[in-house]
Amino acid sequence: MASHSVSEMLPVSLLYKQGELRPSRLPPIPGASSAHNHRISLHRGDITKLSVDAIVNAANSSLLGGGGVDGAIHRAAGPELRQECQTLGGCRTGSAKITGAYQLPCKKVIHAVGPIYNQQDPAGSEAYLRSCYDTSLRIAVENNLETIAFSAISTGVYGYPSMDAAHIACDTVRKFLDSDAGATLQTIVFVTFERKDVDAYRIIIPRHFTPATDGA
Ligand code: AR6
Repeated sequence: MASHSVSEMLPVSLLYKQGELRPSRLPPIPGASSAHNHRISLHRGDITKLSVDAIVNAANSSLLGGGGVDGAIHRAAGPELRQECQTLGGCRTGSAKITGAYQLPCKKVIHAVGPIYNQQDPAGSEAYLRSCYDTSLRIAVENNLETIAFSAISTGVYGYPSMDAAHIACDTVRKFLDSDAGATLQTIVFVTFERKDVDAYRIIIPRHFTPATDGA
């Protein structure tokens, strides 16, 4: 099946102009702005079809594959991906490691290990999830990668509530783009798959990436 290039993924600025995203009625989150609306995209579909510089996998600490998006990425990349992952010695929760992409249309895969959501310790889960996004962004910059697509880490079998996870994803990405470290990143794509995550991002994105005065 055909892959999708970055130019086919609409930035938040255009989604506002086309009325596909609406301003939030809730108060904006402190630090929210429209400064990055041309660099943030929202895409619903299979992340394995995206021809971006890097896709971010929702892996487990073995890095040896599994179900969900991890399974889809390993299937589409082919067996060489698992062979490379076997050399990495696993990965701690909240961290990430980079590999080649083999048969995938992207250039690299960043494997992030999200937390299993802990209802007894939501702050601990949040710290791990923030660290996944932050580490993945740093790895992308270190490897001169400019376009990066995130799966909705931990919102599947790891049980992270979609609204909370979308808030952490948007907050961490916005802060990174606000910092000098984010200057070289051109496009960050939030990839959603299930309805619950599509809905969550439509609500959460406008609270962090607010429409500009010209509506974009
Ligand atoms: N493209 C984009 N997103 C997808 C795709 C896809 N092809 N398939 C699923 N999703 P999950 P987790 C979404 O369960 O919660 C694995 O077994 C899905 O709708 O894949 O971090 C690993 O090996 C959800 O929003 O990852 C770990 O053991 C998101 O991807 C464990 O699951 C993440 O769901 C990790 O659990």
